[in-house]
Amino acid sequence: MAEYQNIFTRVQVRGPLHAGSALPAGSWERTGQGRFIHWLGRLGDAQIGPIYLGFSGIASLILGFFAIEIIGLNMWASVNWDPVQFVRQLPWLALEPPPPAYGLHLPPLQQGGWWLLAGFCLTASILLWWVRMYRRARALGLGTHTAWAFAAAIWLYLVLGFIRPLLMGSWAEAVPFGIFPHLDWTAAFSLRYGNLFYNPFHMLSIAFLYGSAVLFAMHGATILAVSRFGGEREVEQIIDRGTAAERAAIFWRWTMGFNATFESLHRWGWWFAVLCPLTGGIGILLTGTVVDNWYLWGVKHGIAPPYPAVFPAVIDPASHQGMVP
Ligand code: 07D
Ligand code: 07D
Repeated sequence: MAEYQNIFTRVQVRGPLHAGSALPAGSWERTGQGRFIHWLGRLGDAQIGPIYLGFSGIASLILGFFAIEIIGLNMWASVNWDPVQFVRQLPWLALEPPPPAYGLHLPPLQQGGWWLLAGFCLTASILLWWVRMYRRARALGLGTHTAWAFAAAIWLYLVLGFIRPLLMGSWAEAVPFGIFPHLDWTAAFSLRYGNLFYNPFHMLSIAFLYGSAVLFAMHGATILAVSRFGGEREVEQIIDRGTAAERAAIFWRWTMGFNATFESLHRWGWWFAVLCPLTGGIGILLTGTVVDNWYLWGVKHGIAPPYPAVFPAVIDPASHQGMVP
C-alpha cells in the first residue's frame, strides 16, 4: 500500500521573522534582519539570519581565511601557477610539513615553514570557533554540551598535528594539508606502526563511529515514524499515554525488550559521538610514543597470531633506517 512514509517530505511551519531572544549586556549587534528562503525551508528552517558575528567569530573567520589562503597558494605554486592544473590536480596537491631533519626547529618557508604557519592559523581559527560556540551557548542560557563535543574532535585534531609531533620531537610526524595526501599519510601511519587495526583504541574509536551511525539511524527513523502523530513536534506528548512518544518507546520495547527515553537517547548519542575521537586521540598518542608496532603488540597480548615460521621473520619497521632493510 502506497502510504505516507515521510522520508523526504517536510512540513514547512513558518512563523513571523524572529530575531531571537535579547542578547546579554556586552554583546555585539546581530547582523542582518533575517529573511525566508523557501528552498532552505525544504532542508531545515526557512529563516536565514540574522547572524551573530562577534569578536571570536570574526577572528576565527579571518584566521581560517589565512590558513586556506596559505594552503591554496602553496598548492598553486606547486603547479607553477597554472590555474588549469591547479583545478585539475587539486585533490592530489599538498602542503607538507617540514622534513624530519628540522625536528621541532623553525624551518625555512619553502621547507615546511608555510605548513607551520598554515597550521598555526588553522588551529587558532578552530580554537576561536570553539570559544564562539561556548559563548553563544552561554549567552542563550544553554548548557555547553555542543562546545564539549566539538572539543573532543579538536582533541583528535591536536593529537594528530600538534601533541604527538611534540612528543616525537618532530613536525615531520604531523599530517600534511591536502585531500589525498592526508589519506596517504593515514595509510602510511598504519603501515609504519604495524597495522593500526591491532590498536585497541582504534578498535574502540571504530565501535563508537559505527555505534554513532546505528544510533543516529535508529533515532532518525523512530522520530520520522512517529511524525504522523506529530512526534517531531512533541511537547506535552512525552508524558501522555498513546502519544507519538509512547508509541516510539513501546516499539523498541517490543523489538528489543528495552527502550531509551526521549532524554536518555540524546545522552547515548552524545557519548557515542564524543568517545569516537576521544578514544581515537588516545590511540594515536600511544602510537610511536609507547607502542612501536601494533601487530607485534597484538602477538604479545594474544590478539594477533604470529606468522608461521615458514615465512621470513617479521621485522619491526621501527628498526629500519631507510626504505630498504
Ligand atoms: C560531513 C561535515 C562537513 C565537513 C566537510 C569537510 C575541509 C578540507 C582542504 C582542499 C564528516 C571539509 C573539508 C575543510 C578542505 C583542502 C586542502 C564531516 C562533515 C565536508 N580530515 N579522512 C575526508 C579532514 C583526518 C580520512 C573528507 C579534516 C585524519 C579518510 C575531507 C581533518 C585521518 C577519509 C576530510 C581530517 C583522516 C577522509 C571528508 C582535520 C584520520 C575519507 C570529511 C582538520 C581521522 C574522506 C578524500 C567528512 C575523503 C575524508 C577533512 C583529518 C582520514 C576532505 C578537515 C588525519 C580515511 N577528510 N582525516 O565528510 O573522501 O567528515 O577523503 O583533522 O575517505 Mg580526513
Ligand atoms: C578528523 C577530528 C578533527 C576534525 C576537526 C574539524 C575544519 C573546518 C569546514 C564545515 C574524524 C576541523 C574542521 C577544519 C570544517 C567546514 C566547511 C574526526 C576528526 C577538529 N579505520 N585510522 C580512525 C576506520 C584503517 C588510521 C577513526 C575504519 C586502516 C589513522 C575512525 C576502518 C588504516 C587514524 C577510524 C579503518 C587506518 C585512523 C577516526 C576500516 C589506514 C586516526 C575517527 C573499516 C590504511 C584516527 C585511532 C574520527 C584515530 C582513525 C575508522 C581502517 C589508519 C574510528 C572504519 C587500518 C592513522 N579510523 N585506519 O572521528 O583516531 O575521525 O585512530 O578499515 O588518526 Mg582508521
